[in-house]
Amino acid sequence: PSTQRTLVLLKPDTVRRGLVGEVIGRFEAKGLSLVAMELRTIDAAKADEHYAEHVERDFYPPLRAFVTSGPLVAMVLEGDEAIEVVRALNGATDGRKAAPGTIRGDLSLSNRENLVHGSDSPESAEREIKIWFPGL
Ligand code: YYY
Ligand code: MG
Repeated sequence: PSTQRTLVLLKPDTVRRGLVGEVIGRFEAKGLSLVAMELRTIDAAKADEHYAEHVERDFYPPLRAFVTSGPLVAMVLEGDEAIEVVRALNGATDGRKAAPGTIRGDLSLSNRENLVHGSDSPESAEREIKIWFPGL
């Protein structure tokens, strides 16, 4: 087994809707371990750093407004193949199209307010964990 760490965000919609426990519960039930976790409200600069690959996209200004709109929960999860496992639990980006059984598929009806972020590769996980939890 190859143990990985991945950066997960429970975005401000998760906190506002009172779904933090529900979403963390799914990761815990799957068997992933919490390595770090913090409630945080980020500014635009932090959003730009996290979403560096998207800052020039048309959808980015409203995405930035959304992710800075209130507290979110940042965490590092660890487990066997954790990066791919979290992406599978999260489901497709667009909550309207995400499969039932996934977090987005069960709980989101939006392509922007889709509750969760998970690193998409080992390189992204390393970069993002450094941004959010530089002490790890
Ligand atoms: O990795 P993932 O979160 O599934 O999707 P990305 O393609 O990396 O996009 C990041 C983030 O941007 C997505 O979770 C929602 C938002 N977004 C959007 O608001 N509008 C789009 N057309 C595409 C993505
Ligand atoms: Mg992504």
